[in-house]
Amino acid sequence: MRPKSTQLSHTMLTTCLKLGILLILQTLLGTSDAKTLALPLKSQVIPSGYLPRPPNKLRFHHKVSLTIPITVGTPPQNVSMVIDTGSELSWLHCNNATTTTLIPDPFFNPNLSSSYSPIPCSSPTCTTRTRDFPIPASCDSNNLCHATLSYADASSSEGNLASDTFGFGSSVNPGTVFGCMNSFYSTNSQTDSNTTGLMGMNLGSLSLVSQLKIPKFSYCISGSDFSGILLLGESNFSWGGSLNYTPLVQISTPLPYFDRSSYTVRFEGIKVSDKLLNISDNLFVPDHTGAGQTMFDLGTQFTYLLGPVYNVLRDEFLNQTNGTLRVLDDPNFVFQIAMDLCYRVPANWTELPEFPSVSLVFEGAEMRVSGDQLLYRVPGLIRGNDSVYCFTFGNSDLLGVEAYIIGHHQQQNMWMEFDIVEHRVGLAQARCDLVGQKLFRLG
Ligand SMILES: *[C@@H]1O[C@H](CO)[C@@H](O)[C@H](O)[C@H]1NC(C)=O
Ligand SMILES: *[C@@H]1O[C@H](CO)[C@@H](O)[C@H](O)[C@H]1NC(C)=O
Ligand SMILES: *[C@@H]1O[C@H](CO)[C@@H](O)[C@H](O)[C@H]1NC(C)=O
Ligand SMILES: *[C@@H]1O[C@H](CO)[C@@H](O)[C@H](O)[C@H]1NC(C)=O
Ligand SMILES: *[C@@H]1O[C@H](CO)[C@@H](O)[C@H](O)[C@H]1NC(C)=O
Ligand SMILES: *[C@@H]1O[C@H](CO)[C@@H](O)[C@H](O)[C@H]1NC(C)=O
Ligand SMILES: *[C@@H]1O[C@H](CO)[C@@H](O)[C@H](O)[C@H]1NC(C)=O
Ligand SMILES: *[C@@H]1O[C@H](CO)[C@@H](O)[C@H](O)[C@H]1NC(C)=O
Ligand SMILES: *[C@@H]1O[C@H](CO)[C@@H](O)[C@H](O)[C@H]1NC(C)=O
Ligand SMILES: CC(=O)N[C@H]1CO[C@H](CO)[C@@H](O)[C@@H]1O
Repeated sequence: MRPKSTQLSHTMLTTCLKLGILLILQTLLGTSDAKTLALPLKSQVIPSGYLPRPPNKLRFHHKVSLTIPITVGTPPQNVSMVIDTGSELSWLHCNNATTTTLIPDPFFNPNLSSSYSPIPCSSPTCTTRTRDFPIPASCDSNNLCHATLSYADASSSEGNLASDTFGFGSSVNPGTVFGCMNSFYSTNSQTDSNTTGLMGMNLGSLSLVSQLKIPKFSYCISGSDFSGILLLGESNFSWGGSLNYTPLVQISTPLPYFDRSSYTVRFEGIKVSDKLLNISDNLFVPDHTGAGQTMFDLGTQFTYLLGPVYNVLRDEFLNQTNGTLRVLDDPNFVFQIAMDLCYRVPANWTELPEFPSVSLVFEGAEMRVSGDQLLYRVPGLIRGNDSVYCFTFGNSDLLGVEAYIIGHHQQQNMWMEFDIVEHRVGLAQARCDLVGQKLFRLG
């Protein structure tokens, strides 16, 4: 920031200190009072069933998720959290073992934190701010606010709503509300993940974005090295391009299938190469029940389209790859429940042949997806001497989901900005591996 904005920034500085959003971007921004917090993102495979999802919303498991390192408690305990822009409540796996021996990595121990405070059920946080929870909060026998998370496989976990200090880099945020989950009803062992919990980043009242009054956040996910960055707060970081913006859609009346807390945008069309597909406009508009909204969701790996639209895209992609790629001729094989367009590629090919790009057209902005982002190699699957690659768009009807969901795989190598104050999402293509290196070398 130049002198001009240094003056302007007294109020901003106060606000930002209140928000606790601090600075490690100085060098990069050429300023001493930039107010952005940068965190390294990492993608990692999360065991099936590890993350909760209300079954009525998304009936499938997360696989690759994006995580960030933060600290929780006093003194700070290191935790790693999955970022999810599609959910509200942040939660941690809690284990209050009273010993002082080192707690295994994936747990937060509230007993070792002097700033930990469970929330009583008489608190307004429990009575009014939990109204959008898929499962309502209740009162436990100690009159503490009790939260339940449900998982796609019908398992659940339970615990208390609590508050404690969350640390993001040098930023310290006392009194951050989260779910401290200490009982699990699940069959699979989850301790093989180094992830302690999930960070809810949607627009709901208890999400981290709302609690910390984050006016804006941005991220850039590398497609090549499982890394990326997350910026919380205002950022004039120049990554070398300008963004195109699409407005966030808000509806005033609640509708049964419309998630008002999600980052919803207006979807207008799809192109394969430069050919705009013939899809009726009304297929992109939510109906009277709210079904058919389009949302960006970092908590979902791939992208899902309503059946009629998916089928048009699938046919056109098949047509335009005819002669270039060999289709996997196996009607019984569907990747992750919803992805049924797969190809065989000789295992000794070092790179894929050229194939067309797919562009998602939003009001005011276009998201072009190409190359590796369109075809995902199914890990460990070999047919003959071929690897199997699947098209990274799936049919949401097969998942039982009534929405268009744009997952993080398609958001790779895009600079994505969520501007809560201006109600808009900005996007542009970027080389996220380079951006990340630059940021962390200098930061
Ligand atoms: C937490 O992480 C920081 C940075 O990686 C490290 O310096 C510190 O020792 C860690 N603390 C614990 C208790 O593991
Ligand atoms: C600690 O664990 C006990 C038994 O599992 C439970 O009753 C209690 O509420 C827990 N305390 C905290 C702070 O989570
Ligand atoms: C967890 O972290 C340890 C040490 O950092 C690493 O060796 C191990 O592979 C990680 N496990 C998973 C599932 O990521
Ligand atoms: C970013 O730039 C805008 C205008 O270009 C300015 O109003 C704003 O104060 C700047 N913010 C920061 C943190 O430098
Ligand atoms: C688009 O689809 C509609 C309905 O399927 C059809 O009537 C129309 O002829 C198509 N237009 C083009 C240009 O193919
Ligand atoms: C691919 O091309 C062949 C020959 O040109 C044709 O017979 C076949 O129907 C085409 N398949 C698709 C899916 O377009
Ligand atoms: C593929 O698209 C071309 C051009 O639109 C069309 O002429 C051809 O019939 C299509 N082929 C198939 C198999 O759909
Ligand atoms: C891959 O293997 C096939 C048969 O084994 C061979 O004919 C072809 O030249 C190989 N291709 C490459 C790129 O090595
Ligand atoms: C796989 O490749 C090997 C060596 O190139 C060849 O001998 C074999 O027949 C191939 N197998 C199939 C199923 O194509
Ligand atoms: C830091 C802290 O709260 N420690 C407590 C852990 O639990 C034991 C037994 O319940 C208490 O005695 C400690 O005070």
